[in-house]
Amino acid sequence: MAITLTMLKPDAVADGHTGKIIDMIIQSGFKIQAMKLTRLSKEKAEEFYAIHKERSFFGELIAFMTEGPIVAAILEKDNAVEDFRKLIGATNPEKADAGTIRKLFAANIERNAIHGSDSDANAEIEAKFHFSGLERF
Ligand code: 3AN
Repeated sequence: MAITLTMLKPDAVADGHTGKIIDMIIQSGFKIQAMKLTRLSKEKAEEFYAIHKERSFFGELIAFMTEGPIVAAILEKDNAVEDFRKLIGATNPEKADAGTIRKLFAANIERNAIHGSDSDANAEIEAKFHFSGLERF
């Protein structure tokens, strides 16, 4: 079965949206294979977002992603990556479809509430970044 890796970002957790977002994910047919409340160190955030290292927003992105706890989870479903990106909506919440998680809970393109993997290969890499085999069910 396919998987995707999500992070409920510091804005969503601090604003008390964790329960509502997890409920939307479950109601959309995703099975939770692993889940934890955790906080990224600067080093771990820089590793996770290494692909964006040269982008102008990198410093702000790292500051944001380390400002408070996140909820990381591995989600299982047929076509998980694509279906989850539909559920979360466009990176920029202004462009996200009505009813998507980012439309409902994100403030702007940077503080955009939630992460979803962009490919099956990255989902596996990101799942192993956050979880050991013993934490996956
Ligand atoms: P997505 O999360 O939709 O896959 P990415 O991977 O392009 O989007 O971007 C990763 C994160 O970097 C986004 N979730 C957002 O927090 C931040 N980000 C992306 N593009 C911008 C931008 N133009 N300005 C500020 N932050 C951005």
